[in-house]
Amino acid sequence: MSEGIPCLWMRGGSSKAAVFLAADLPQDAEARDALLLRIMGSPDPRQIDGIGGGDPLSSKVAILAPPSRPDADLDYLFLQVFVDQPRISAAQPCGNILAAIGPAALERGLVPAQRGETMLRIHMRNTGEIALAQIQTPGGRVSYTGDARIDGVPGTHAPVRLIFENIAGAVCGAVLPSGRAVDMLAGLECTLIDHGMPVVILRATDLGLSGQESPQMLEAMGDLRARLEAIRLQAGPLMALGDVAASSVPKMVLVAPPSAGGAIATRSFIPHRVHSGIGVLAAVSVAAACVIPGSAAHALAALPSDGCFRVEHPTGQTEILLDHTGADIRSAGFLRTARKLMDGHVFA
Ligand code: NQM
Repeated sequence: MSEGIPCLWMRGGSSKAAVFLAADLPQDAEARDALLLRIMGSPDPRQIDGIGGGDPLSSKVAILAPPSRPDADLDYLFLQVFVDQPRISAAQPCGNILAAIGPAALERGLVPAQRGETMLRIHMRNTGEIALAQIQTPGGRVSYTGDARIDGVPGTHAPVRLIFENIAGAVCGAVLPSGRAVDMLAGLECTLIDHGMPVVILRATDLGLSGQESPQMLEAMGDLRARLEAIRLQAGPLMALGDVAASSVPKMVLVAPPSAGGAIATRSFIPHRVHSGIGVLAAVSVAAACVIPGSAAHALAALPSDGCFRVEHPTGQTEILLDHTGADIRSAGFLRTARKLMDGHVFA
């Protein structure tokens, strides 16, 4: 590996990832993960000896490969590299990094570009679902510039539209894996839901919070974090995830009435650090909970009439489009942007 490994460093939505071709990495998962830990610099809170950014949102890896099924254009495996633990998890998907997958696959020549726009069917290996991605390719080349703006990312960029037709229960096998809209865990009403991302939803007020606290304030509340982790450990088996002590899912999301004209306000623990915004698939799960009567989110939500759920978070809003009738959701979509930051070789 002394000549280095080809690597694209990409922003996808409000996260960043090192993107590799599967053919450039060891095929054995253990050897691959050991290599990726060295590349990212984990375990170390600063990831000083690697390219990771010392934050879960910039300690991500995506691995691309030719499609392993006939209805897809390419395969995408997402890996969360823990910052301060020697651990890599494929247990969760990542909708933010998904935005960078189409552009990266086009950059690498894994799929051909059309003139104008390129539609790609991306097989998300973590869940087995297909995402439809619309990439701007004027003149047959990826364009990263444009007028689209997403909260949490400065400036404007080319839009990447993502649509999912079948992500209900993507990880847990059912939208409400416990079979109930609400469960009592540690004396609190919790909605255990998976509409793309396994999430435990709790009302902020039930924890004595307003739901408008800053991520820094929430991270400083040791008792709160311990309480949420105890609930998360109970939720794991109920969500068919088993023992989740070492897993990055389920995420924990505190909800409150919207305060900025959106559908609902959120603060997300992913699962131990507090997100500066919210993961997009987590936001899809929250939006789905808003339309389920009896859920911890339903009574707090201001349901939009046009299916555009603006999920409020600490740095703005994430727009989720749900095509639904009541609690019956036919498809979910969102707009993200992506950017190629670096194309080169990384050394382990
Ligand atoms: O929920 C962070 C992110 C994510 C995941 C996390 C994500 C999603 O913001 O789809 O995008 O929840 O760990 O990248």
